[in-house]
Amino acid sequence: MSETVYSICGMCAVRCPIKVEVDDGGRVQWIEGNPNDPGMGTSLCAKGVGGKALLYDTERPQRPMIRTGARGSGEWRQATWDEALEYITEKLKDIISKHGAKAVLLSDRGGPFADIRKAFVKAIGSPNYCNHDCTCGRNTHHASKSVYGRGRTGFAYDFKNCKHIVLFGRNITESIKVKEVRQFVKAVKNGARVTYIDPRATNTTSKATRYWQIRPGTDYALLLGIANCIVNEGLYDNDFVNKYVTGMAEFQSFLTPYTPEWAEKETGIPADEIVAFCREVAGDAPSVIFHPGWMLARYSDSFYASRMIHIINALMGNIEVKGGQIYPKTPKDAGKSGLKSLGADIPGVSDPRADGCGTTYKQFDKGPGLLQLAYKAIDTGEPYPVKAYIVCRHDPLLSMPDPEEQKRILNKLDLLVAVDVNYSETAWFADVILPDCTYLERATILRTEKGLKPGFGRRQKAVDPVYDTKPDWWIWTQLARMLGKGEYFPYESIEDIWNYQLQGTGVTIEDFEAKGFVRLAEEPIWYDRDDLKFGTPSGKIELVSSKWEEMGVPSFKAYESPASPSSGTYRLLFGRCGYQAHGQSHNNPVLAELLGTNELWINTAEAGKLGIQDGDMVEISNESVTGEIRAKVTDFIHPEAVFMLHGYGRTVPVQTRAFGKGLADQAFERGLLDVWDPAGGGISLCECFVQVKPA
Ligand SMILES: Nc1nc2c(c(=O)[nH]1)N[C@H]1C(S)=C(S)[C@@H](COP(=O)(O)OP(=O)(O)OC[C@H]3O[C@@H](n4cnc5c(=O)[nH]c(N)nc54)[C@H](O)[C@@H]3O)O[C@H]1N2
Ligand SMILES: Nc1nc2c(c(=O)[nH]1)N[C@H]1C(S)=C(S)[C@@H](COP(=O)(O)OP(=O)(O)OC[C@H]3O[C@@H](n4cnc5c(=O)[nH]c(N)nc54)[C@H](O)[C@@H]3O)O[C@H]1N2
Ligand code: SF4
Ligand SMILES: [Mo]
Repeated sequence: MSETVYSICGMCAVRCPIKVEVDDGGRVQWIEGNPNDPGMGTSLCAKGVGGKALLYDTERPQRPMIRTGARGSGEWRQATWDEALEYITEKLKDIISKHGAKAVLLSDRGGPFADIRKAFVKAIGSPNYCNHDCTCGRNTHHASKSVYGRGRTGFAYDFKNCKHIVLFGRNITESIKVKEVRQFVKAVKNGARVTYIDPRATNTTSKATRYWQIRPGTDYALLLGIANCIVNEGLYDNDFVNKYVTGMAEFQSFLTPYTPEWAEKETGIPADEIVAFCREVAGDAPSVIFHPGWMLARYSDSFYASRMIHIINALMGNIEVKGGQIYPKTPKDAGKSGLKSLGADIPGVSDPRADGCGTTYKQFDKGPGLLQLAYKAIDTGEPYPVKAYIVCRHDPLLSMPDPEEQKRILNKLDLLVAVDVNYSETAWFADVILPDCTYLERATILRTEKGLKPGFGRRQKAVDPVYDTKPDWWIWTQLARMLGKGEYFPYESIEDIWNYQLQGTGVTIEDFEAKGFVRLAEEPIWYDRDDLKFGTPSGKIELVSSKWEEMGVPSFKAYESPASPSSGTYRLLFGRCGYQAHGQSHNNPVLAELLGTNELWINTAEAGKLGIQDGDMVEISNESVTGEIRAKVTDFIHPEAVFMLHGYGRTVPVQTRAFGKGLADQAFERGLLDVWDPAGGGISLCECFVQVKPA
């Protein structure tokens, strides 16, 4: 008999609700969006459709593997689960006895399912849990905290009812969150204006009413020009600002030199267009959204650029209003208890973090820390030695810059373990690979779903594991027990875990059966807009951030113009397409066929100067790293930049569909492990220049 399973997609970190149809033989037949969730409907993106191909892929790890040759040599022996876990336990015990538990680092993708891995790290007594966010949204996150006292997930965006959506390199139609795209498309159909700002014209440009091909790295200048015009022309929401915002006088005086005419010189965007935009957007307020994106694409001043976006949103008075920024409500807002954290009953760890977050860098969140600074500790042994590193659902050799330098550092470890569903770049370099079940073969811990109607969501196992793989909750439980910390992982089944999480919520496992999720409120919950609270020390929206100022980080930074590359040299930009999730699906049997390789976008006039024609092979280089790639010659990219899709140029030979196809952007990002925004913590991945010439 066929079966319907409501679950949660795992083909990217967005984790959309899905419905899986399983046939009589226990095979997945069909996956679509979970129609019980009206925001989702049956929609699924191309990557989500590729889930079935991942499940039955023969080129993924099928059993545990222990390295026999040098790191990265690709020489392995197959192992049983007992053997592999025993091997890891022995090494960990030895490391812990010599250096203490703080010598163990774990990094993962973060997100709602990370709670169990945080609990594992806490249980063994280490403070060193990190996630990927130093390469993604850290600058935006810290910018948001500095202004509102709440992080980057502290706001949701009501695109559907928005009148004007302003996107700084937020390629919303290709870098996909399914529910968000659906809302965005509805807004466009309803006549919403879209202003899209990117040195490269993407698919999102085709939905925009205004496109500005900005000079790369100058968003901060544009935002200063916009803020200057809004403040000087009095285009902001006076009542809202008087009630909730502090520091307006300092802000206004800081803005004085940054006129739209000044911004034009930096950005290439005409001053009269900036002024017209400001007047138009003020007319649409408060139903306007300036989306803070992901670091405006990762520059050394992205914290300040992002701060300016958060400030402009506040000036628009667009908080907790239809068509603007909305507070995602929690179970507590619905008068209910939230899920119990799996670490709740585990004693806290008093050692400081190896990356200095929360101590040396008081302004940076301790939670996920900053992985590039944990690398520093591995490299130098300061503030103390870090000797074991477990990566789970994270591929640093692909997602952190400069794999060559990373390998030098990782070689100082006594143990490197990868828990993955693929032979990732990092797994191939590890000492042990523990193959996780794919998301279709395993259940995960429950998650909280914040929103106007908060609730809980559940990923269920749809089919039995195809190979000898184990669900990650089982892996952490076993390892904790073998390390003598079994009292904190007393679970025999995923149901035991769910029951622990659900304590005190009034919700039972059975409540998830009907729809796959549980909503805790019948009607949308809105806060009283006359009584908004902010998490800053003053309880207000702080244009002058007391927390950052205390750490000697100024709230307003004078603009510095980015270096213009010399002739034949270009800033290397990167991004995603709708068919791939970072680098994790490039060997997927179906998705690899959709887009097998990447190419280098280069501006038509620049290509002309170098004698490069569309389709020619070109050589690009940075220091010792060189490679050849096909050129895409186009007017749709700024003359100072070249662009390639991320995730290509793979080095793992057993991934035959992806191996050696195209080039890897991260390989050209030489030296960038040490280049990060000191105010926001994010790595400046876009501060990378390459030389281009005909091959
Ligand atoms: N140069 C450059 N660097 C970048 C980027 C870029 O575009 N260019 N993008 C940046 C951004 S925005 C981000 S978010 C990061 C992302 O960086 P990562 O978080 O490292 O990337 P992901 O592709 O999400 O997945 C990491 C790993 O998870 C594995 N995985 C997938 N599903 C599962 C599962 O169910 N279980 C387990 N155990 N593993 C699984 C995948 O096989 C993959 O190896 O990279 C950042 N770094
Ligand atoms: N299909 C798909 N969807 C995804 C993901 C995926 O891997 N695949 N990943 C998810 C994740 S983790 C993330 S973080 C998001 C990322 O979502 P986005 O940040 O929207 O996506 P990117 O593709 O990284 O797009 C970055 C854009 O920034 C532009 N850019 C570069 N420099 C500048 C600049 O100086 N100024 C401006 N204004 N723009 C600039 C680039 O040209 C590029 O088009 O997507 C999410 N959705
Ligand atoms: S955006 Fe696509 S791949 Fe990512 S979770 Fe949603 S359906 Fe799956
Ligand atoms: Mo990201």
